[in-house]
Amino acid sequence: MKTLDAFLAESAVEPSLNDVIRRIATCCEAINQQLQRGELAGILGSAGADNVQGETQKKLDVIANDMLKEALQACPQVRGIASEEEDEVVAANLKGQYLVTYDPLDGSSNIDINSMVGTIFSVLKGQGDGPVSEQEFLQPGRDQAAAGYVLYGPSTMLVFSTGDGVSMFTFDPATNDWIQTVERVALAPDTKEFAINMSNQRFWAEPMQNYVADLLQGSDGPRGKNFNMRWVAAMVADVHRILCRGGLFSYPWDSRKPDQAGKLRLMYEANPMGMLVEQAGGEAWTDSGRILDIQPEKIHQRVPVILGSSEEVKCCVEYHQR
Ligand code: AFP
Repeated sequence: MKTLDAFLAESAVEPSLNDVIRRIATCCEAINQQLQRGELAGILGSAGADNVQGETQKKLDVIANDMLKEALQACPQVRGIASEEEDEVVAANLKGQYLVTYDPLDGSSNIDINSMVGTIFSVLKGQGDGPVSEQEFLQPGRDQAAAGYVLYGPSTMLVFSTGDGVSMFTFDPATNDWIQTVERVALAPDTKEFAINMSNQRFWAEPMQNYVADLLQGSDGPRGKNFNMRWVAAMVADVHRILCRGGLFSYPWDSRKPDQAGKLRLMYEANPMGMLVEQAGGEAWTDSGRILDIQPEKIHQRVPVILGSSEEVKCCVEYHQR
């Protein structure tokens, strides 16, 4: 049973990158404490403001964002940060080597019903020591130095990759240690489970409608097998389930907002989850190509997402390529 500190000490990764990951983990322990107290800490409900995405912020979105911002600004290795809850990129320590992007509390609509939420992060290499600009963050996901998430569920888990597989750690509240509980995640290539918000079905593009229609026909249709469906409405929880037992996750383009590529954010959700899924042996696509190959154009960019078990993702992508 290896602790996170022992794991990082033994890893071949630069100590500076390990420091960034350790600080994120420590900050997430504090976020976890707030979540555990819930109503008792007076942190549930709306913050009464919208973020730059036009979404209503929860109090915990703001609290978690501020906690991570403070922790990362105090980290000498971090040059700049970008958050789903910040309008613009934020400078940290200009001599730092890394940039961090994060979604401080993914699935925040779950907070008030005491259901699963998470923190997602991505670490990129900084590009110099001048003023930090948005441009510097606009690197394709394949260049991420590390990516991961913390899942606040029945137990609290840290899952991350520095480019050599995916490790899972479980937080032990008795010792305040993160203990490695899965050494190298291997995502099953085939699955009988999918995750998508079915209530949006009539708004999807034709290929996605056709793909899901065939899944729903089960053993009577062209797929020849029955599929199960799950949707937690927190990408962290849905991706975690897929890393554990396989599956396909999608948040596709939707005709209600035709100018918006999708709901999920490239830099805070799709890229880090794409790296984890690929590192575990899965595939991560938009409707037209590999997520990690997208050249970002702006920090809050949105993308359609199809990721998970490799054979199932390939099958879904084929419907789009026909
Ligand atoms: P919030 O963090 O704003 O609740 O959004 C979560 C999320 O971005 C992603 O984690 C979920 O998969 C997706 O939205 C759920 O969206 P729907 O509520 O439209 O199903």
